[in-house]
Amino acid sequence: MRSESPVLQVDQDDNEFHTVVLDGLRRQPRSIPPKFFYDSRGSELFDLICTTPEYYPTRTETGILDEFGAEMAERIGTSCVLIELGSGSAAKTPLLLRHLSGAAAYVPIDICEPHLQRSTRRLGMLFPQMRMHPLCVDYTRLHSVKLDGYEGRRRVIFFPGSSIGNCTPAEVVQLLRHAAKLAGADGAMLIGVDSKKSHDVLNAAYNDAAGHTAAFNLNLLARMRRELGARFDPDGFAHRAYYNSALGRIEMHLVSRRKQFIQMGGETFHFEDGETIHTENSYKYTAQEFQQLAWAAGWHPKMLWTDRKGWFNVHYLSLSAGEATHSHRQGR
Ligand code: AVI
Repeated sequence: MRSESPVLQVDQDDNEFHTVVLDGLRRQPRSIPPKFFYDSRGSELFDLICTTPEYYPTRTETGILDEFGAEMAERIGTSCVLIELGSGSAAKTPLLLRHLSGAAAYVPIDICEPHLQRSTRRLGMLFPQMRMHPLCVDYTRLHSVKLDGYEGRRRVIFFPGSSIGNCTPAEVVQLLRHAAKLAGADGAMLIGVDSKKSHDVLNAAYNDAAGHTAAFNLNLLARMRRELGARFDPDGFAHRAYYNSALGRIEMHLVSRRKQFIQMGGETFHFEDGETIHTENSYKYTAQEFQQLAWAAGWHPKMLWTDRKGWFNVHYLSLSAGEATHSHRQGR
C-alpha cells in the first residue's frame, strides 16, 4: 500500500448520543435520528440488509456502477481526489476506483471507525498505488471537514447508496452546499438517489422476510440500554416501516407494543400502546425533483445514469456551469 494514513477523528462529541436520545424522547412525536443506527452491530446489520432480495437499492446501484463506472470516471477525471461520504464497507467503491488509475487519493468519510479501518485496509490491498486518507466523522458535519493538500487536483464527492434520502429536502440542500464548499471551485459530485416506484416494492424493501431491517431498527434500543443505561423491556417494541406517499418517503418507527415506560437519565418517559419513536425517513425522488434540490444548492446537474427499470439514479453534478451536459443513460 502506498501510504495508509491513520484514521483521523474530526470533531466528535462523545456525549451526543445521550443528549440527542433524551431530547428525542422528550419531544412529541418522539424521534431519534438514523445516524445512531450505525454502531458496529448496526453497520453489520445494514450490510446484511443490502444482501436481501427485497432491498433492491444496493444491487441496482451496483449494476449501474458496474456498467457505467468507466463513463463516470471519464466525466469526473481519472486523476481526481475521490472523497466518499458515509463510505461504510465501501463495497461499491472498487467499481469506480478501478477506472481512476491516476487518482491522487481516496478519502473515505464515515462515522464508524472499525468499519472505516476495515474498508480502508481492504481497498489499500486492492489499489496499492492509491493514497488512502480515511476520516472518521459524521458526514452531516461536513462543514467541519478540512482537507489540505491535493492542490491542482479536482475534488470529487462520491455519495452512493442513496444515503441522501435519509435527510429532509432542506437538509439535502444544506449538505449539498457543504459538499460544494469541500469540493472547491471546479469540483464535482457523483451521487446515488433512490427513485419513486411501486409502493409494494418500496414497502417490501424495508420489511425483509429475514428480519434484518427489523433487527437494524431494534438495535437502536439495544444501544440505548447498553451505552446509555436506559431501562425498559426490549421486547416491548416492534419494527414498523411503510411508504408515506404524501411525503414521498419510507418512514421507520419503533412501536410500543403496550403501555409502558423507558427510564433514562433520571427521567421517565411514558408510552401508550401503539405510540412510536420515529427513527428514519428514506426519501425517494424523481430525477427532476432531485435536480431541483441540486440547483438550489449551487450545483449544475450534467448527466445521470439509471438502471433498466429506472429504479435508481446516479447523478453527476458539477460546479462549473460551462461543462457539457448530456442526457441520461439507461442500463441494459
Ligand atoms: C443508508 N440508507 C440509505 C438506508 C435507506 O434505505 O434509507 C438505510 C436503511 N434503513 C432501512 N433499510 C436501509
